[in-house]
Amino acid sequence: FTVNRVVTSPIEGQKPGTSGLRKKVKVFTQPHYLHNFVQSTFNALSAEKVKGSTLVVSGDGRYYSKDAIQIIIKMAAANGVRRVWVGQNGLLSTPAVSAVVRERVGADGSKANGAFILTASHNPGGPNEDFGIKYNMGNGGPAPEGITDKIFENTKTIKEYFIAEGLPDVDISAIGVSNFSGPGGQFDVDVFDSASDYVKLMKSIFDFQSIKKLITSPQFSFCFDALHGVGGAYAKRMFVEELGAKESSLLNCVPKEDFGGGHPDPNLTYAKELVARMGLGTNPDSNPPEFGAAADGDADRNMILGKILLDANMKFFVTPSDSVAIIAANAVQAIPYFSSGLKGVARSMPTSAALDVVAKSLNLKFFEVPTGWKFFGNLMDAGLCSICGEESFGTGSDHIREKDGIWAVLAWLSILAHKNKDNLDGGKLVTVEDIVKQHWATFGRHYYTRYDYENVDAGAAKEVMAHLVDLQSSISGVNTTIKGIRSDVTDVISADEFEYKDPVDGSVSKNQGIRYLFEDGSRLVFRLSGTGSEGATIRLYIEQYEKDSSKTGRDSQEALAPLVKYFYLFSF
Ligand code: VG1
Ligand code: CO
Repeated sequence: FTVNRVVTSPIEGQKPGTSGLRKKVKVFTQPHYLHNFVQSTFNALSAEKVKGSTLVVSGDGRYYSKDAIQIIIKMAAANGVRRVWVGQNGLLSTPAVSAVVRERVGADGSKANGAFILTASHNPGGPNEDFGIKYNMGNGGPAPEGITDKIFENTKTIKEYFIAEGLPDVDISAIGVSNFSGPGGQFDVDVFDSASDYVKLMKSIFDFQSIKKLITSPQFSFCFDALHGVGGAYAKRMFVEELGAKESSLLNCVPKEDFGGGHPDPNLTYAKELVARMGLGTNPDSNPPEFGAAADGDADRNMILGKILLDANMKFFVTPSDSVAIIAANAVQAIPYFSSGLKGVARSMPTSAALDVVAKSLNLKFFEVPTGWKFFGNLMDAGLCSICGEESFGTGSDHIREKDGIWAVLAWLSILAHKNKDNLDGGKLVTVEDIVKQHWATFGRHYYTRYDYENVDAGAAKEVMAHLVDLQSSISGVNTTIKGIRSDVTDVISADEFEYKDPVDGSVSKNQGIRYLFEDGSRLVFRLSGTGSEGATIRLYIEQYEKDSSKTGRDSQEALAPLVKYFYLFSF
C-alpha cells in the first residue's frame, strides 16, 4: 500500500466526554468525521509512539463498527502502526479490550500499546442511533484527561490525515494474521478469538470449580441477559461451557448491531425480559431463578438481581453502590485473587458511601474520585486500589483498568458459592437477599436513588447548575427557607463543587459535581452527564444513611421522600 495524505479541516464538537466521543451514527458518517478524530488521537500520542506500535481495535459490534474498523486499520497502517489486533467480527467487550492490552502476547511476542474501543456503551445502536470511540492506553485504561484534552485541541486545528491506499479490506470474520507491506515496512492485521484471553484471565481470578458447584446444584438457578450486546460473545463460553449453566439460562446472548432494537442498559426499565424472568413486570415467570444478572452493550456495566428481593413487591435489586461495598466486604474470603488482602478501595463521588463504611471497618485505604473510570486507573497502577465502583452499574477491580460486567457477576457468584459451600447438599440456600440484608445489619444501609433529567436544553441546564452553585453561598438562608416548610430533614452543613487532586500524579480535575452535605450524612449531588450524544442531561443523586438496623428494611423511595421533596423545593 501507499500512504495518502488527505486535506481536511476541523469539525466542531469532537470533545471526548466521560467515556470517549459519542454521537449519532449520522454524525460519525459525515465526511472526515471519524478520520479527524482518529488522526487527532494519533497526533496526541505523538508520531514516534505510534510508529511501530501494536494497536487493538474492536468494540461492542454496534452499527457502523465494521466500517469504522476498516477505516482505522487503514489509518493505522498509514501512520506507521506495526500491527492491529482485532477481535473476531470486531467484537471485544470494553473489559476484554483492557485485558487484551494488558495480557495478550502476539505470535511474534508482541504486546499491545493501546486500543481504540468502538462503543457507545448502553446507548441504543442502529443507523439512527449512537456510535462512539475512545482511546485506551498501554495500561489498558481510558486515556487520562491530559490526553483527551490534547485530542480535543488537535481536532480544532487539524489540517490533514493519513490513510493507506491499496490496502484491501481485511476479513475480520476469519481468525488469522494477514501481512501487508507499505512504505514503512511490514504491517499486520491479527484477527483473534474474542473470548479466550478474557476467559483465561477470569479463571486466574476466581475459583471456577466452586462457582460451577453452585451453578449446577439443584438448589440454585441462574440467568444472564446480555441485552444483545457484546457480553453475548462471552456468556456461552463462560457460563455454559466453563461453569455448567444451562443454555436456557442465557437471554439475548446473540450480539446484534442494533441490540435487537432495545436499549442495552442493564436496569429494571430496559432489561425487561430479565425482569420478567425474575418474576416481576409484565408476564412474570412463575418459577424465577435464584440469581439474575445483565450487562450493557459493551459489557462493562452489570445489574445483579435476587429472586426473593423481587418477590417482596418492592422493585428491588442490589444497588450498584451496595454491590461494590458487599464485594469489597467479602472479597478476601470468597475470591482467590484477593486472598492476600485488599490494597484499598475507591468509588466515584456520586456513588453512595456504603463502600466508605466497609473501608473504615476493614481499615482499608479509601479514595473518592470523579465520575468515570479513568480516575481509578492511576490508583491501581500505583498499587493503592484493588476494588472500585460507581453507582451507574459499574464495578471492577485492578485485574484490568475498566469496569467489568461479567467480572461482577462472577464476583457475586463467588460470594454466593462461598456462603453456601456447606449448604449445597440440601441445606438452606443463603440468597442474594440474605447477603444484602446481612450487610445492612452489619454496616447500616445507604438509601439511594438517582434521577435523570434527559434531553434538557443545554443552556437551561447550565443555568440550573449555576443557580445551584449560587445557592451554596447562602446555606443558612437555604436552611431557613426549607425548615419553614419541612421539619423532617436535617440542616445542610456544607456545600461545594467537587474537585479532585489525583494523589499519584497531582493533576487536578475541577467542577466535578455540586454537593450538598447534610448533618445526618445525607447528600444531594448534581452533575451534568458527559456521555450523551445530544442536548444535556442533569443527574441528581440522593442518599441517606441509616445505621439503625431496625430501620434498614424500608422501601427506598419512601425513605428518601423527604430529601426528594427538599430538592424540588429549592432547585426548581
Ligand atoms: C455515565 C455514568 C458514569 C460512567 C459513564 C460511562 O457518565 O454516570 O458513572 O462512568 O457513564 O459508563 P455520565 O457523565 O453520563 O454521568 V459506560 O458503561 O457508558 O462506558
Ligand atoms: Co458500558
